[in-house]
Amino acid sequence: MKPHPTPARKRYSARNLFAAARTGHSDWAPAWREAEPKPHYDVIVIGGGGHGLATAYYLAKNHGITNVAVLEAGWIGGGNTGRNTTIVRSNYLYPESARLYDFSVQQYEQLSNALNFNIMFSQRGVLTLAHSRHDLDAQSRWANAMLCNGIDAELLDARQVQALEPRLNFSADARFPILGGFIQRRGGSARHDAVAWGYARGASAMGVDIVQNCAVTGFLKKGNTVVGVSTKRGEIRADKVALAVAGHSSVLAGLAGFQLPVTSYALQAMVSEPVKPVLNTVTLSPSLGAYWSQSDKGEVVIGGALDHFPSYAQRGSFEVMQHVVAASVEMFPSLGRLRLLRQWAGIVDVVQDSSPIIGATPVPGLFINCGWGTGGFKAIPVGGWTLAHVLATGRNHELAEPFQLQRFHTGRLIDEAAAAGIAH
Ligand code: FAD
Ligand code: PYC
Repeated sequence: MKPHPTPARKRYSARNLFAAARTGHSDWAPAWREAEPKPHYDVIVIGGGGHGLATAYYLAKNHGITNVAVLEAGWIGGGNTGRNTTIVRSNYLYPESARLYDFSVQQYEQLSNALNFNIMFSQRGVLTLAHSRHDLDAQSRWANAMLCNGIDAELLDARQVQALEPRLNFSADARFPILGGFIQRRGGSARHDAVAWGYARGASAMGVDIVQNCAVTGFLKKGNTVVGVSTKRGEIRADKVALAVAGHSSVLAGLAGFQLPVTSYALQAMVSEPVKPVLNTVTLSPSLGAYWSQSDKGEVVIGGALDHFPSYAQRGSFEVMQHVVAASVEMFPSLGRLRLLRQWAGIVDVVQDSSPIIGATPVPGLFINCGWGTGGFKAIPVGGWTLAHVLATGRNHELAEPFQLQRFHTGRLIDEAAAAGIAH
C-alpha cells in the first residue's frame, strides 16, 4: 500500500480531505484502544456515556483500579452525552445540590488540563430570564439561595439583560416582556463529544477496557449478589458492577430485579444553520420552556421541554418542537430568518424530586448512577467521581450521601424541579 503522506508534506485541500476520509486515517493514532472483553474484571461499568466513562477514569486515576471495563451497547457518547445542549451551571437551590453541581463546575474548569484534551469549556454565563413580577421574586430567592451556598449569582434589571443579549425582544408590544433576570457568570457550555472522548482516552491510557457494541442483556448472580453480566458478546464476570445507562436505568434495574422511581421521556433539541456570533450567553426562559446558545461552529442551539408522555423513542414530538420554535421567534425575532439544520432527541430518566441517585442498589454487588433527567451533562465529572468512590471504597462520597435511593423511603427528597433549566 502506498504510504500516507505526512501532515508536513500534505496539502489539505477539500479534495484530499475527502480522499483521506475514504481511505481511512492511516497516520492518525486512535484516542483509545478498542478492547476485546476479558472473562473477569474488578469492576464493570455498564454504559459508555460521560458518566460511565468518567467513572472508569476516576476508578483508575483516584483509586488505582484499572482492571475495569466500560460496556457500551452502541458507540461511546452516542446516548444523551452526544445529544445534549451542553449547558454547565451550578445554580441549584438546595445546599446538597449546590455542593454537588459546583464541584462538577470546578472540575470542568480544569478538565481540559486534567485530560490533556480540549473540551472547549466556555464560561460565557448562563442567563435566566424573568417575564413577570413573580418570575423576578422567584429568581431573587433563587439567586439569594445560591449566594448563601457560596455560588456566584447576579440579579439583573431589564437594561442589563439587554446589554448582554441585545437581540432579545425588548419591544413595547412583546408578548413575553423581559423584566430582568439573573446570571451565573461561571456557567456556560462545553463540547459534549470531547468530554466523552477525553475521559475515554484518559481511562484507556490507564488500562481500562472500552468495549463498544456490547449490550448487557442480563445479570449473573450468586444468590442475590451480582457477580457479572451477560452480554451480546458472552458472559463477563466482575467483583462489582455499576449502571450508568441514562434513558434505560429502569430497564436494567428490572433485569437486575429491583425497581427505580424513574420515568423516561424524550427530550429534544435542534440547531440552525451556522452564522456569525449572534448570542453572547446561554439564555434560558424557564417560564416559556425554551433556551438558546450558539455553538463555536456558529449554529444556534435551541431546546425546550420534555415531551409530555413517557417514551423510549429517540425522537421528539412535533408539538414541543412547534412550541419551542414559536418561543424562539418571539424572544429573538431575528432568528426567524434562520433555517433549522437538525432536530433530534434523547431519552432522559426523570426522578420525582428531579435529583440524581448515586450509590448502592438493593442488589448486593450492583451500584447505580441515574436520574439526572434533563441536566446530567454538567454533572459528568461529579457523577463519575462519586460513583468511582463508592465502588472503590464501599462508602458513599460525602457529596453523594444525600442522593441515595434510600431517600424515597426516608422522605428526605431534594426537590430541584424549579432549578432545572428545563423543568422536569
Ligand atoms: P448517556 O450519555 O445516555 O449514556 C448512557 C449509555 O448507556 C448510552 O450510550 C447507551 O447506549 C448505554 N446503554 C444503555 N443500555 C445499555 C445496555 N443494556 N448495555 C450497555 N450499554 C447500554 N444536561 C445538562 O447538564 N445540560 C444540558 O444542556 C442538557 N441538555 C440536554 C438536551 C437534550 C436534548 C438531552 C436529551 C439531554 C440533555 N441533558 C443536559 C441531559 C444530559 O444529556 C444527560 O443527563 C447526560 O448526558 C447523561 O449522561 P450519561 O452518561 O448518564 O448517559
Ligand atoms: O441542565 O441546564 C440544564 C438544561 C437546560 C436545558 C436542558 N438541560
